[in-house]
Amino acid sequence: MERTFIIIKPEGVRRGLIGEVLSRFERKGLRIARLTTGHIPEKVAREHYAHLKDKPFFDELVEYMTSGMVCMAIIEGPNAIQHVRSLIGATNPVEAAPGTIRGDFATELPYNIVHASDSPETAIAEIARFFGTEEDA
Ligand code: IDP
Ligand code: MG
Repeated sequence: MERTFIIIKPEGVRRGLIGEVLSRFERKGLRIARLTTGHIPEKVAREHYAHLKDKPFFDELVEYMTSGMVCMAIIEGPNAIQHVRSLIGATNPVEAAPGTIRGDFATELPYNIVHASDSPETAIAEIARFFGTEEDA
């Protein structure tokens, strides 16, 4: 059993896609272990994307992620990290295959509907950042 962390980004929430996105994870056979909505403080967004801080799009990305309500969840199941990354599709909506969340609902960066942890280490760190330590979760 593995846990991963996802964020339905502000335009996903604005467009009413919370149910659509979560149902794709559930249909796959994964479980929603924790679920919440809220606004990401700018400081937390900067920390969450710290590995991209030297990219030219960093400020735009932080502004976007803090521009409205998001939905955050812990998704649980066998190989959850890789399954969720496959279900969301490639980072750039132009490259994301139809059938994936980004391939079906997004058109251009940085607007790609959903974030998901990309490794066991980032999953643990992101769950702790947004939900507290795993023991509390
Ligand atoms: P990921 O979300 O698929 O893990 P990352 O490379 O970690 O992709 O990038 C984080 C987020 O930054 C992306 O989901 C997207 O919203 C944004 N982003 C990535 N590359 C670009 C770009 O070239 N221009 C604008 N935004 C970008
Ligand atoms: Mg990433």
